[in-house]
Amino acid sequence: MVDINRYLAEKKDLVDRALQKYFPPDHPFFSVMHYSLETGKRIRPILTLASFEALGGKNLEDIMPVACGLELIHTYSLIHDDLPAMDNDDFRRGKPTAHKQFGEALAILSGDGLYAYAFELFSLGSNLIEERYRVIQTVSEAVGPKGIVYGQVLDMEDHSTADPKTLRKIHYNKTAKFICAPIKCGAIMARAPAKTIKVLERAGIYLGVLFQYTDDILDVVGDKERLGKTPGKDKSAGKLTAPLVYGLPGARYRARRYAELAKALFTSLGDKFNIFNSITDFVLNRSY
Ligand code: GRG
Repeated sequence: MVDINRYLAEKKDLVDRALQKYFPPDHPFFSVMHYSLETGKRIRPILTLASFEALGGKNLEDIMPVACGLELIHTYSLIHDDLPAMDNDDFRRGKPTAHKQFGEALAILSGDGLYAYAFELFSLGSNLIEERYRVIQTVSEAVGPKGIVYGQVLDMEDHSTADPKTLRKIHYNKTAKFICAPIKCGAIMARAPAKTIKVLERAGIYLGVLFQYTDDILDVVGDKERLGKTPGKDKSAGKLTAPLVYGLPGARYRARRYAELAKALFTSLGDKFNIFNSITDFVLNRSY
């Protein structure tokens, strides 16, 4: 039985050390971008490393630029999500948000810089050219207008009714596609067969919806210090969330169901995917 907290801490450490390499401290703007990168859970790059390794990938040099690039894009989405024009948050990852620290213009630019730099990292290296092309295709689709940008547009709309269909659409686009894509990228880089990738795509979406369920639940019951961001914002901003649509017990019940659906699919891929069952349980029970 794997100690999931230890596994996550070890992988986070690997990702953090690789990220340091890509952010030379002597470059003044890299240090601005790095400010927002500090202290995340690194779930997305860890998912990439986990699927790469589960599918026999060995060489970390191949996968680290991809894993780190995904964290850069995620951080970009958080910086822009926190801006006054969007969710207007002043606390993230345990400290003032980028626009509070550096002003709005530099926060926007550091998001832009992280986003573009991610694609530079995806294109690093002279091997696995076709695989890295597929990574770029997968990621750009997940984070562009067919993915999290659209999810964010829906999220910001005025929601006067607690509509489960709209909630599903928001969770699917805003979060699930960009939890699924990192798993798929690890599999692509490990040259996994198409039928395995198909199963992972479905499992990744269930895990991603679960991730947003627990994010919604933690906004109601979570602790500011532990979360590193301000809870209660969804309600005050009139957001459509799982607890709003189903009530807290209903949201918790449905989160457990999504965890079961994800785990059934990971289990179908064999013992090497046990780590994904542990990650799913971590996401279900997380407090941050
Ligand atoms: C960045 C492509 C792009 C577009 C901008 C702002 C925006 C459009 C999209 C925002 C999407 C968004 C913020 C989704 C929320 C996903 C989510 C649950 C974030 C929290 O992730 P954690 O818990 O955070 O992994 P840490 O800090 O641990 O990394």
